[in-house]
Amino acid sequence: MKLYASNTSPFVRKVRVLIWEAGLQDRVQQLLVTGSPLDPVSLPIAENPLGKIPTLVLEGGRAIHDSRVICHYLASLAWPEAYPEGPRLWRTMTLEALADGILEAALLIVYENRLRPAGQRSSPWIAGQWAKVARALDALEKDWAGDLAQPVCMGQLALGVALGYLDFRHSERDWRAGHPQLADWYTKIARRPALLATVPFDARNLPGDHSPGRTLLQA
Ligand SMILES: N[C@@H](CCC(=O)N[C@@H](CS)C(=O)NCC(=O)O)C(=O)O
Repeated sequence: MKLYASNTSPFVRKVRVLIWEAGLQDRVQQLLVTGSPLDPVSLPIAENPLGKIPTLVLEGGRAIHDSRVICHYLASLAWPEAYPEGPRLWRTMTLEALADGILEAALLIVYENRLRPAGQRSSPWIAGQWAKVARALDALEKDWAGDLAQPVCMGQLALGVALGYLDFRHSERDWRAGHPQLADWYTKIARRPALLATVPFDARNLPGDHSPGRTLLQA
């Protein structure tokens, strides 16, 4: 299988974490691409008309997307417990959806700040996106501790990726303030080998990488 990926995309990171946890490293070849809604550059538009990553090309040649579909598919191959059966399934999938919602809002803020000219940026719109993140963090602190303490499955892994993305792109907002239980939980999950092995990094921090457009467009 072939995964269209980048080293900064948090949605790709979800899939990378699942691959690691499921022991599928040898079955998935990763192809690094770049692009944005303004310019798809090398994003897989032929395989995914939305031009988004992650996109996974299966062994027969058909492609599947998005991260939730890919994670579910890969889990079905090698780690079914990632989506536990019974009533926990709906909590797991809701937690993953909540984590994805945090990511969507956080990514939209990044795009707004990077891709729009300064005069066209909307502060109220950015504030509205961050309000979604803040409400989700409050709900996680208040209502989700029991679920976070369950055996690790895709819900907690997706949340670990989402909180890691807030550190990566929005560290100045200090998501830990007012969320001590969540911060404590994150410290522990961030030590899992799958999360350690997939920490995002910017090409601009790598000596010798001067590919044009790369730093500007990465999520
Ligand atoms: N809902 C999608 C979101 C994927 C997504 O937004 N990926 C970003 C990179 S983090 C992307 O491909 N952006 C390019 C674009 O939107 O054109 C998923 O879960 O996979």
